[in-house]
Amino acid sequence: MPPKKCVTFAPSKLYKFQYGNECYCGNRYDYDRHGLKSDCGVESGGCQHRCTEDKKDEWCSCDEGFDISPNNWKECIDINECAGERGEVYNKDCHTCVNTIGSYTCECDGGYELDSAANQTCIDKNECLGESGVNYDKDCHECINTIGSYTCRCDHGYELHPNGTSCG
Ligand SMILES: [Ca+2]
Ligand SMILES: [Ca+2]
Repeated sequence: MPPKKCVTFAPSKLYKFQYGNECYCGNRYDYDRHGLKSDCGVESGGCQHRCTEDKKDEWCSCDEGFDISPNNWKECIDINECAGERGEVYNKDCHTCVNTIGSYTCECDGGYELDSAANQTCIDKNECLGESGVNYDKDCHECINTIGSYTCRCDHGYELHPNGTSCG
């Protein structure tokens, strides 16, 4: 696969070719001449996360959630997923995106909770599975879960309070 782009790594004038989150230093002669370690066997070639090499070249690549630093092709920097677009870079069901090192998590609006699997989506809280008077109003005769909230079915002779979550 041909490199997507080729940029000069100033000030040493090494060329690097970037493929997504991998960076490829094109010419072993160049970095030997510049005194850089080019062998993955020696301190992982200086790569912060991962080093790969063949007869000619050495690559540094980063773990999921990180990108090669624009200033140093051996360094990995956290991707701020929250700076990207909801539904593309971070989950559309993440109400308030919170960046973390190597990943992200979410803060959820009232009535929702963070999914426990990946901590990256907000899912409806089923208040009715909880305790009367704790998770839903004690004056709610029969709790009915709704997305983002809950409502009540009221005993005969009672009406649903305008707040929708108790019987009066
Ligand atoms: Ca991140
Ligand atoms: Ca609910």
